[in-house]
Amino acid sequence: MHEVGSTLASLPASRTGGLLRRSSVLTAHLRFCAAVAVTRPGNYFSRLYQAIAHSPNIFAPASAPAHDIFRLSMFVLAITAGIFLVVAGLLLYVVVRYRQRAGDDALEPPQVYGSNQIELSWTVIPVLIVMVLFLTTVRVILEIEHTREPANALNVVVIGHQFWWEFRYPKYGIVTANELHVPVSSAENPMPTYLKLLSADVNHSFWVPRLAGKTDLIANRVNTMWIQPEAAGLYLGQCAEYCGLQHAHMLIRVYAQSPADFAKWVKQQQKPAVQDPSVAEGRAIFERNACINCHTIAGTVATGRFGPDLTHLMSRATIASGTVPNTPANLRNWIKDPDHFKPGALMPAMKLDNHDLNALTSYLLTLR
Ligand code: HEC
Ligand SMILES: [Cu+2]
Repeated sequence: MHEVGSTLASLPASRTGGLLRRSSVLTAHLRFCAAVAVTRPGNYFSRLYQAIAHSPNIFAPASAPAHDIFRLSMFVLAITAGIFLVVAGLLLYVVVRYRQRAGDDALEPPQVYGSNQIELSWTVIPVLIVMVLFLTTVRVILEIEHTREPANALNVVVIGHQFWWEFRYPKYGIVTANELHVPVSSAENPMPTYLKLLSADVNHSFWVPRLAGKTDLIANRVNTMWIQPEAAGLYLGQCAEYCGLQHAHMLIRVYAQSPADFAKWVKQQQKPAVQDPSVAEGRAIFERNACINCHTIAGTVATGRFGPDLTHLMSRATIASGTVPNTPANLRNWIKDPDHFKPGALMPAMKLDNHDLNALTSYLLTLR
């Protein structure tokens, strides 16, 4: 911790602001956990469980394809654990049983060549194991891929960009970014979401471990996958294919909502952008800068598609693909210098003066 701290201290402040803040938050959190662990161990474990269940975790499936993958993983883990125990057990037995003892001569023991029984068994048994693993894996892959899309499935087009996610809901005419909203699915009312995966530039990979496996987004190719979350909540994911400098900050947030809440969200997203006369100056600044070439705000001259749609920017909890919370201060700092949070992000610093920056931020803050 101290070493990391001193290395960071020697870097320029603008580069380390976020890191230092995050590492001190981490230290504070660790201290807090340690205190809780000592005083109330039961509490500690329930918190630990909460933290694990809310992390991108392949061991806490909450959606049909993720359950299939989890069962397969446990099966593979059980077989490989069995192999490990047999091999390590035999090795340990041999090492102990045939160790060098006092009085042994230093000669090599007689060597045994060509035992058909032994050679056959260590060929046939592994081949059988590999066959079983292969066939069960293929079965699970086909089962997940060939599930028929029900008529009431929700369709979302996911487009990977360096370094953010575009989500389009063609049926509802909604476009949003980085935070995917889907309905919860139940046995009485199954409502899976089918994702059509595209890429605007390089390859990316959509991975929300609690909901499904990984599927790549490849330029000039259409891939598909589906998710079916069983419980309302936030599911975290991550681009899983190295796509450039800020690949690690290309996070995914999936909000699974009750059908009623989801319908409410759809209604809200379908509204045109708020036109608040009190921030007309900020809007004018937005419209006379290059912002409009890269961003869309429905109902204005801004129709760019290189960056996230900002029509309902303030309905999102985070900006820059889950990198920082969507607060007024972060928003202002982002526009001032995107590299402050995401060095190498493809939005340029627009070199606005403080007055314009404030007016622009006030305008963006009205885009609920
Ligand atoms: C050259 C294209 C380009 C220009 C010009 C541009 N942006 Fe961006 N903007 C982007 C890209 C790309 C992102 C996504 C960055 C990322 O997350 O990696 C982005 C992200 C954003 C975000 C965060 C959105 C979110 O939901 O994460 C805001 C807010 C934003 N831009 C506002 C502006 C404003 C205001 C201007 C004008 C002063 C502007 N942008 C100019 C390309 C651009
Ligand atoms: Cu990516």
